Amino acid sequence: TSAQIGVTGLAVMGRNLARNFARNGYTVAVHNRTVSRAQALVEEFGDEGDFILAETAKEFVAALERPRRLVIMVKAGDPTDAVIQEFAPLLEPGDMIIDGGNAHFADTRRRERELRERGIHFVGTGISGGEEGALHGPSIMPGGSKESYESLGPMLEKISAKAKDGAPCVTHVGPDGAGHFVKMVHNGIEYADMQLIGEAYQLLRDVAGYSPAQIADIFRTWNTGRLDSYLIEITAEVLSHVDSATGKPFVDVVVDQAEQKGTGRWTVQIALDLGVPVSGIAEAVFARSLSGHAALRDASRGLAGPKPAALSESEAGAFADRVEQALYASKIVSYTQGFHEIAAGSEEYDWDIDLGAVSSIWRGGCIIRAAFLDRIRSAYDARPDLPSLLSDETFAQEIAQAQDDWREVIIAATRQGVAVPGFSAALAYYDALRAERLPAALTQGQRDFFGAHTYRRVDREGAFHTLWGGDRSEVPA
Ligand code: NBP
Repeated sequence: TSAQIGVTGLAVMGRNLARNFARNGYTVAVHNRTVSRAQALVEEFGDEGDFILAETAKEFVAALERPRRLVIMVKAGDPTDAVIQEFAPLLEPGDMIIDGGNAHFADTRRRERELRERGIHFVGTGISGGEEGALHGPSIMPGGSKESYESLGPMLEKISAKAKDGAPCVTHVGPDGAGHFVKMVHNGIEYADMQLIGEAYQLLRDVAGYSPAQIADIFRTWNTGRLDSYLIEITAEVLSHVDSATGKPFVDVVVDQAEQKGTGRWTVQIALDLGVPVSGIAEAVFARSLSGHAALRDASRGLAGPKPAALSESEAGAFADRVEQALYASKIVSYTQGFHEIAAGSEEYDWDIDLGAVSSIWRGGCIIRAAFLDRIRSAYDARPDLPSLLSDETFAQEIAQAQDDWREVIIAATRQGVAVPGFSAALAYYDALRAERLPAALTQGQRDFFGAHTYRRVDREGAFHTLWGGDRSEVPA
């Protein structure tokens, strides 16, 4: 017998993905650099389905039916190139290499180009949902050729998460690096979501005076409404957890320095290159790096802050409701920025990405899965050329209703000296976008003054320069 699919790289993700394929009735060839990992998989889970254990690259390739479908789940970066170099010479035109690791989309574009010359389809695929998702159904974001999706799509649809309406959380995102690009932005949005939730928590704690257990209850309530999402749900779990060693809230015994693996940073780096303002995501990345500067924070603890003024119990309840509004409004802005980046990437690289389809496949399986994504999909369904999520009528109305509370929350945070970079950046983006006039006009004047960079006028076509060092008359540029 031959395998319909093979997985090489059997750490947590690859192992669970291989099991997911097998549980769905596919025969799966399994391979790992260190053979014992492959053996362990077959020993432990061999009864879940049909596995073919391959000890060498040659055995692995020989075990696959043609055209071959070979999934790589190794550490992103050099290991991925090493594995490609090992397998590509053994493959034939028409075969597919599916890279499910967290590759940078630029690497994926390069690999796709190189392999295409040899007739091999390289399918850079974003996979979200962590270990559990890989086993029970992740959200899957494949790039690569249309042809490869025709062969691969039905299998991916089978193993993927399903949204509440039963739709599989996978779509052909677009050519070459489109899938990994969208996965990158997914992670950027995930950073922003987590930062906003963190700020809401800090406000409920420091301004409203609630305990972690009380805040967990507030998040549980929020999770029954429009904020219904995986991240809100697990936030309540984490906040209600008590450390068994000390009896303290778990959140109080964890070192408050957030780590990161890089996809959030990439999202911001690429946004800078594309000229897309993703200020909320950037603040989330910066907030993590700020938290990690222990020495800097130690040196700054004595800096002056405002006098704390605790809220009364009844004020606290009303404040919590306002925080929900602020969180929701800021979340709309994060997604607006993230989808803008996807649209810009799609334009730059000719990917023709369907934004509605992207929101649709994020409804299940992935870390940012949320009821909210249904709303985003409806917005793009109603108007596929929507210039921005904020121009959707429903979102605009919701923000209109939330904005007073949103502003009040940021004022309260500022008065109490609680940092809310995510909430503030989101509001600043909103206010800047809707502004009749921006100080950018002054910026242009300054640039023309010191560098003769020229400016355009509101009342006439063309570029102009003012003779700042002379009689200050205006000349056409
Ligand atoms: P790791 O990222 O920890 O990678 C371990 C695997 O890479 C092992 O199978 C290891 O083989 C193999 N490997 C390495 Br390291 N260097 C190799 C080389 N030069 N040649 C061949 N194999 C090599 O595993 P993971 O956490 O399961 O993640 C796999 C991929 O999925 C990564 O790209 C990750 O970014 C991505 N991802 C992870 C998650 C998550 O939640 N963890 C979610 C979504 C995506 P060995 O056993 O012989 O050392």
